Amino acid sequence: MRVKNNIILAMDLMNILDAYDLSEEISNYINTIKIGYPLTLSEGLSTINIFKENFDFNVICDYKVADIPETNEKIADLTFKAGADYLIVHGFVGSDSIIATKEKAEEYEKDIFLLTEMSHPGAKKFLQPVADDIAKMGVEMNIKNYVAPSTRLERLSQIRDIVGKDSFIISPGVGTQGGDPKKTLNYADALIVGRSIYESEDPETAIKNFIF
Ligand code: BMP
Repeated sequence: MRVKNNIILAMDLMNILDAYDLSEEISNYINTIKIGYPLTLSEGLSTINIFKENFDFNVICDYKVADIPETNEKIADLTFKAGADYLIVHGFVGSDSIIATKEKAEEYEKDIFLLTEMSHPGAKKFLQPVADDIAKMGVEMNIKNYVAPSTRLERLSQIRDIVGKDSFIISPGVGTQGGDPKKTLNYADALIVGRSIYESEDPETAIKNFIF
């Protein structure tokens, strides 16, 4: 995947009109967005195609899929059928659940991102102790795409070492959550940025702060 300016906009808005306006404002600077539950539960899966048809964005669906294989497969099928290019899947549920989404992605000639450690403080308690093992499992499963935190650069760096330089890491937590975007790009291939852009009075100027 080629992510323009190494920025993925987290489109966590609650209605499609706002999301559309924002897309128009910044579409010169980005080619990839991430949509999650806020927009999908507000407006439905059909939003995916609105971004694809009008802006030609790559759309990463961040549904943090974390269920048994049979349910994961259904979620993946609905998401890729709706036009998603990528689906973010939790790693802690284990390889069988992940394989179910990966195989479904392959049917659509799409792919998944494996979520390792999360960026918020609470992730230290349960997720951090197993995050290296999740990344190692991903490598064994031949997964190429990962999500890892910008808020703990030493952890991001360790996860990069595990998944190798040829893997693709996208990293949330810059800006509002405190992560340093420039330092993050020493280890990650692209930044995931939400509020620092969509809550700004001037998103176009805000996005330029993340372009190096
Ligand atoms: P913001 O820049 O507003 O903090 O947004 C970050 C985005 O990345 C949100 O959509 C959030 O759900 C997501 N995210 C995260 O912040 N940390 C993670 O570990 C994984 C995420 O997907």
